[in-house]
Amino acid sequence: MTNANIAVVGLAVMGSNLARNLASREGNTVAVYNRTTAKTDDLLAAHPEAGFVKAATMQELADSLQTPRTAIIMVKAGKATDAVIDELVSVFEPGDIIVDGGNALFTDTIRREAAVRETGIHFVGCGISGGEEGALNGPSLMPGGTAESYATLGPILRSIAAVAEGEPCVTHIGTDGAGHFVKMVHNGIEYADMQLIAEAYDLIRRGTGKSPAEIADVFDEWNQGELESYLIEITAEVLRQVDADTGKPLVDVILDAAGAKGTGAWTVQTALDLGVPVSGIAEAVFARSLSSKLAQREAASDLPGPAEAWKVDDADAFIEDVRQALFASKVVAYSQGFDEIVAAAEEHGWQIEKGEVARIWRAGCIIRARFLNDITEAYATTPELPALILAPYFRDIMAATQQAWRRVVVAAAQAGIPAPAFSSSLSYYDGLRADRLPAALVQGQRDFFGAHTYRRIDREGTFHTQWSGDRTEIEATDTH
Ligand code: NBP
Repeated sequence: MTNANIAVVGLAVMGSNLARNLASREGNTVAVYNRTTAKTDDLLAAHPEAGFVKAATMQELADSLQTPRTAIIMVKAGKATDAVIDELVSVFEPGDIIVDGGNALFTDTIRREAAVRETGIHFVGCGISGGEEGALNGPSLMPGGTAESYATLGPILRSIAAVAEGEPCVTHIGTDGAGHFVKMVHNGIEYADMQLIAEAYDLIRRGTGKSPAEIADVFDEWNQGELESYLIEITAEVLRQVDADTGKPLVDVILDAAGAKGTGAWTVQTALDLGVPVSGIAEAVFARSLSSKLAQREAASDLPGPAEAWKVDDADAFIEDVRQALFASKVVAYSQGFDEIVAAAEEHGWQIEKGEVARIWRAGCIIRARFLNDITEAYATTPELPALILAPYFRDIMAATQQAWRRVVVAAAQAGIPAPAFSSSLSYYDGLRADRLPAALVQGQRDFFGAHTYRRIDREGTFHTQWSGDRTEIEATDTH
C-alpha cells in the first residue's frame, strides 16, 4: 500500500496539529505514526475527516509512502529525535527525505545531516514556529538541508505554511543546520521582544500608577502603529485578564518567576562562541534567570533603593517616551539577531537571504510584526548592510527615538526600576556609534599584565610596551 505522500512521526500536540494541517491541504495523504500506538488511534478517531493512513510500525509507515518517501519527525528534541532517525533510516531508501521539525540545536542538526547523508537519505532540519496554533493553521517554516530535498519538500511546506500578503512563510534557509539556526535566533529575538514589552509595562505602571487594564488600552493603541505585532496584541489581552478567584488582575497573581525552555540560552551561548554581541537577547535571558532566583530576591529585598518615591509629572508624555524606547530597543534586538545570522552563515558557509528570513517571520510565528516588512525592504535595497540598524529607515527611527530612549533609561535608573534590556540596548547603540571606545585602555591593561600586544592607530604592526623595564615600545610582531 503506497498512497501517502507525507508522514508525520510523533503525534503529541505539535505533530497531531501539523498532521491535520497537512491532511487539510488538497493533494496530501498523510501517514501517521506514534511510538505509543494508542495516541495514533486517538488521532484517527478524533479526526476521521483527515483520511489519515495509520502506521503501527516504522515498516508499515515506510510501506505506506510513495517514493521518494518524506517523513516529518515531531518528537521531543534530543535523544528521542536520534532514536526516531535511526528507526527511519533502517526502513527508508536512498533518495528518501527525513525532516526534523522539532526544536533541535543546530549543531545536532549538522551532525545528523552528515550522518544520514552517508546512507543516501536526505535529512532536513526544519524550524517550525507558531506553537500548536501555528502547526494547525499555518506556521512559519525554516527548512535547511540540500536544495535537492527542498525541490520535493518545498511544495508540501508551502501548502501548510502561514501566508503573509499572499506569500507562504517558508523559504529554503540554507544547507544542513541553517534552518534550525535561524529558528533559534527567532526564539532569541522573541525573548528580547517579550522582555522589552514587560519593561515598558512595568515602567508605565510604576511611573503613572495606571492599572493593568488601563495599560492594556495603551498597548492596544500601540498596536495600531509601527509597533503592531502579535506580542503587543497578546500583551493587552493578558493585562486585561481578571483572576476569577480573587477578582484581581491576573498579572498580579501570577508568580513573577519566568520560565524558559532553553532556546534563548542557546542563542546567547552561540553568539558568545561567534563573538557577536547580542546584549539585548542576553539581558532578556538573564532577566528570566534573575526573576526565578526567588530565595535570593527575598534575601535581597531590604537592600537600599532610591530615597524618594517616583511618579512622573506628565503621564502621556512618559508613555510616549516609553513607546519610543521600546521601538528603538526592539530595532537593536533584531539588528543583533541578524548579526548573529550573518556571522553563523559565514562560519558555516550558508547562503542566507536576510530579507527572506524577515519575510517568512511576518505570519505564523510569535515575533510576527509590521516592521518585518521594513527589514525585508532594507535588505532588498542593500543586501550587504554592515548592520540592520544602519539601513536608512532604521537610522531615521534611531534619530527620532533616541532622546526619549535616554530619558526612559535615566528615569528607570533614578527610580530604581530594573530595565536591563532597555538600558543595555542603549549602551550597545552608544557603543556602536562611538568614535573611540575605552577598549584602547583594555588593550593597554592586557599588554601590561600579559604582554598581549596592541595595534596603533597611526601605523601598521603589533606592539608591546616593556612595562617592567624602561617602558619603551617595541615592534612585537616577531617576538610572538
Ligand atoms: P513533545 O516534545 O512533548 O514530545 C512528545 C512526543 O515525542 C510523543 O509523540 C512521544 O511519543 C515522542 N517520543 C518521545 Br518523548 N520519546 C520518543 C522515542 N524515544 N521514540 C519515539 N517517540 C518518542 O511534543 P510536542 O510538544 O508536540 O513537540 C514536538 C517537537 O516540536 C519538539 O521537538 C518541540 O520542541 C517542538 N516544538 C514545539 C512547539 C510548541 O509550541 N510546543 C513549538 C515549536 C516546536 P509517545 O507518545 O510514545 O510518548
